[in-house]
Amino acid sequence: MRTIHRRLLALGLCFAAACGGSEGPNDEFTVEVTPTAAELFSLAPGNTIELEVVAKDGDGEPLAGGTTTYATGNSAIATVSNAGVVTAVAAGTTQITATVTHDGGSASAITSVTVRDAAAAATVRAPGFVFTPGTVDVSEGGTVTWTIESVHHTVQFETAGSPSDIGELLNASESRTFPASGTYRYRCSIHAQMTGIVRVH
Ligand SMILES: [Cu+2]
Repeated sequence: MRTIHRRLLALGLCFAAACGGSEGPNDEFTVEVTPTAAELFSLAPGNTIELEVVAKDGDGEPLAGGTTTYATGNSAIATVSNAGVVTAVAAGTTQITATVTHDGGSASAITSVTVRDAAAAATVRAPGFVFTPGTVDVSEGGTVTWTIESVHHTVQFETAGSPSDIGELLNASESRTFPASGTYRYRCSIHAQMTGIVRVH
């Protein structure tokens, strides 16, 4: 009778201490989420981002196991899936919180998400042998103006559905309208290394 009681007592203690596990509920760990800040457009392209979450133990080593959950501070600005994919909804700023629960403990990290609407117009300059900025963003139906300075350049589109190419310009500007969303690539037909991208949202 006495022996059985002892065994039961030992078994009870074993459960309480989570026998065999080296991690207790009070073991410290930290969570890192990347990126820590993201800028998204309200409409594709560029309206989603996938967060990466790493939990590390007190020695800075990655922690195996654990469960990650995500929460948005404002679902009218951005939502987040169970897999950590953030999708923009409307212009504004909010925070996405990633929480890792591990062996009874939990820790969180935050990503700041800013969502904006693309503008209706953008300008690309070519002061030398580079298009700047290299990527511009406009809303659907928006207009991009290329301002070419003291070197002859062209704008030759490489993506299906692009507007018509722009021939040689010198100290002049010319615009094109983009009716459909998408990512449009172009280059100068004279200087092959000069490339650019128009993203239409
Ligand atoms: Cu050129």
